[in-house]
Amino acid sequence: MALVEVQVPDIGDFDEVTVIELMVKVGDTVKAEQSLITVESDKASMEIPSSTAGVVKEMRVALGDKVKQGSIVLVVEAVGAVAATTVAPAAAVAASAPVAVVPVAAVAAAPAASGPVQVHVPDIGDFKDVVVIEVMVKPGDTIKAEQSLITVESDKAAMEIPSSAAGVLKELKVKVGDTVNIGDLLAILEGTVVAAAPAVAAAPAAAVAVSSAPVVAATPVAAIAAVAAPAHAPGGIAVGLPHASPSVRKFARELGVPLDEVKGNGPKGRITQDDVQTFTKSVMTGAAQTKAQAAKAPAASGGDGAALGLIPWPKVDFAKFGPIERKEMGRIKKISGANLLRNAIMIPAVTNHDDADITDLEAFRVSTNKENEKSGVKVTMLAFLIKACVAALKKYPEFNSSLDGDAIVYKNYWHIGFAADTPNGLMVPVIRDCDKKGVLQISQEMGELAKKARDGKLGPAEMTGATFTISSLGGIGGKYFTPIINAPEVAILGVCKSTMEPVWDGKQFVPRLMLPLSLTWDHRVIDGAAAARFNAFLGQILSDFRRVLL
Ligand code: CAO
Repeated sequence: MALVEVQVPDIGDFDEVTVIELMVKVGDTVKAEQSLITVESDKASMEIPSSTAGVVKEMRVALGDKVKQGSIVLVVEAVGAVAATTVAPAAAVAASAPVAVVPVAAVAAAPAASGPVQVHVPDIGDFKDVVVIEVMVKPGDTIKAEQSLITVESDKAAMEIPSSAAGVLKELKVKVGDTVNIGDLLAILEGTVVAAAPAVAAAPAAAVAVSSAPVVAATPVAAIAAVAAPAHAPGGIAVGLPHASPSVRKFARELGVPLDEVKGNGPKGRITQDDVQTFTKSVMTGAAQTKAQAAKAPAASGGDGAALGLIPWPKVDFAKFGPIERKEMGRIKKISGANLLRNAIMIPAVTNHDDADITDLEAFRVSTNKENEKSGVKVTMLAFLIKACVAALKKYPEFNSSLDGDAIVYKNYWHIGFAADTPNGLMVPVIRDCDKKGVLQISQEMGELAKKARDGKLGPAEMTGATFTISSLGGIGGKYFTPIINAPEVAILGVCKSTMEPVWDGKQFVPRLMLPLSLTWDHRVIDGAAAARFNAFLGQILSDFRRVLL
């Protein structure tokens, strides 16, 4: 078996390029023409193929190395006929069909013209059926000569196709996903059009998108890859495209991964195959959403309901019926609206209504506040409710759980969220470890968090991690309502304004202060009987708070 040093072949007019990806490792069996490494200049990324088949014995380059034509990439123990020569540089393949040079005069001499001008796909070597992966212009755009019109991609290289002339784009003949070949009509320009003159005299054939440029005979893979970006195209393939090698792009395309949404963790933010895999995993596990998925998800207003198979939202010209004023929703309203809608639609929620006798508790609260007047901390009914709920949550742990696929996650901590009405919309600050805190401390923290919420100063940590939420409208009014569960929690308690009511004590009607409770629960996790027991237990605690100690 002969050892073959595989070299960097002719890579056009690039002096030095950086190795940005190693696609094989020692011990791998490689086929002839299989891509070995990806290199990148400031204009193009290109894969360097193997000149021979065999087993990789030694890597001679590392990530970040600079290489040029003739640099040894790796050593292969060759198999078959290719191994006949001890050194078979890939460059030799490239050299057998040199990259063509288009003389400046050939295009510079092209006359200015007016009227429609056709722009065709220039010579792109021996690549056939390259896919249009990006369209960078639209009809009506004023196009400069040599401005990139589209990006095409083969499995080895990505390249921008520039316009051969200047003018106004009248018609675009291709769209993303189309396959194109040399000579295909790309666009029609009109107005004053001037044929392009390449900025670089020795520009490779494909780099000069002048349809009249001479066509080069079959050019090897590496040579084509080297002309991936036109020498005169400012910015090269990086313009408007995610920073990734062609093979990573191909991989992403096969998986349907939108590369522009993937965060690159490679050198200079380049997207690697690992990044694509990590992104795919996070989407599949539901930890992330693609923009397309998010767009399909119902918006705060309900979107158009198409994702749910609903008929479109009624479009009404309200101004026809009277004067109107239109105001865009604020950010918080939009976010909470979208969350509420999802929770309302996705959770099979049921609400139980009940009343709790808080006559004694309210009397205790009022007297406590009188005693504590000087301390500045006002004990609120909501603070008592939080303590009572923690006791009920401990007795009925399914109310302090979350659904995770087919599993129920029971939480051994009791962080309680409370709905706060703010000028910007509804917010839910969270009081942590309510089981460990007294009513006074909870009242104090609630006051501080409610103020922060109203001032728009709540941090994300102060709004996350709740295991159960209370929404109190007690200070405002109402009798009962049906609160929406704050997913991934499984229950929420709505509280309305307490009123004095005649209550039968077995012998007579007596005036009692009754607090209306509305408990909404997720029927996937909680049964109706458990919900009724939870409310009944809560009522018992609130009517005699000493039970909290039991
Ligand atoms: N029944 C009767 N009166 C009540 C009561 C109840 N259940 N709860 C509170 N009150 C009274 C209090 O006694 C107090 O009266 P005084 O001023 O005479 O003492 C007054 O209402 C204000 O109460 P508070 O200052 O203690 O506030 P709170 O604890 O009721 O609420 C907070 C605090 C932040 C929850 C509240 O300001 C808030 O934002 N509530 C709205 C929540 C909301 O929007 N929920 C709906 C979500 S779904 O859209």
